Amino acid sequence: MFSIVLVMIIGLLSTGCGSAKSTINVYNWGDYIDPDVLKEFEKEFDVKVNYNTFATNEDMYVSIKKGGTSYDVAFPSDYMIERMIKEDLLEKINKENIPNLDNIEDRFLDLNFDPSNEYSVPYMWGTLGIIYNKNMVDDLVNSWDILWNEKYAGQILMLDSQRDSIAIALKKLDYSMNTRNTKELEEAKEKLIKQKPLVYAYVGDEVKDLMVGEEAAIAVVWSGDAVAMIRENENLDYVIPKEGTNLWFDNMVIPKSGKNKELAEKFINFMNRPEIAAKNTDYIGYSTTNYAALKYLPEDIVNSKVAYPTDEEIGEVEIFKDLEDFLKVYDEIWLEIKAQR
Ligand code: N2P
Repeated sequence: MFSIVLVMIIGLLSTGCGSAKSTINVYNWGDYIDPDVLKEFEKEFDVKVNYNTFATNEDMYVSIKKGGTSYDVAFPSDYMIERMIKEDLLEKINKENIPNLDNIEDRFLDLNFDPSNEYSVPYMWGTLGIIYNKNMVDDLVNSWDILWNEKYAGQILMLDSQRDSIAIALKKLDYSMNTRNTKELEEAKEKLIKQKPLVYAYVGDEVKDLMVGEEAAIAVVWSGDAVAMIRENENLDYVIPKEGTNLWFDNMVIPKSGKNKELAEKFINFMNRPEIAAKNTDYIGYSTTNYAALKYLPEDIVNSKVAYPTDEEIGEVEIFKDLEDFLKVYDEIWLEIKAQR
């Protein structure tokens, strides 16, 4: 009897403590935030941030779609935002609660995937490209072709991300990375299957340790990770291949399944305070969409052509579009590629 009462008292005490603090569930890519920024938010707003990570847009989409954990803020990319809007998975954001939206550079607002930013607030942007070790690669790196060069067999890392990897094969074939042509996709599949014996691994965030530790010579990466890697190892360099690449935008959204919209909007606004955006950007290496943050960033970062390339330096780009029902074809192809040994 005594122990039951004790358990009840402890239970009451702990729920009491728990309910005093609101919690916000944040769902972001791995290595994509400065943990101190989360601590600062917790302290200032006297809340608890419950932080979870994902490795790809597809993984994030599946967890939000199937429910289970309800996330208050998530960080999808362009084409996935488009899809989530169509599937009614996102809350409209009340812009009056996000005054720091004024700090976002115009060119990142009102993009096709969310034409009036009703559902998303810009976070980071970047390109897809190739990082390579100048001491391990003696060929000119300016084309996706290097990823098929047998000389580098076993030293090539690909991204474990379906849209990105298929996009590279499509670009190499001079097709659109949003193609709905089955024949073109078959050709892209064959290319990636042919490449498989040269690939050391399909990777996610571990690419950084592998390249910095010089365990591989060439890797497909997103520009911000390249910035972080070059900072650690100056033998590394990043290029955007001449055939063209993907330009991407990651925004913050509020999933409908979230339970704390008010706090979610506070969080999104906080992330766009110039000093906070700068601190966060400097930590992760990615390129901020917040122009007011730029003046707090080190000059070598703001002037870096990896992090902030001009349109000319970026060259020909495509932005991923939601593939709707045709996504099935991409899914099948990706499974086949991954199943190859
Ligand atoms: C960071 C992931 C960046 C996401 N690890 C690129 N869209």
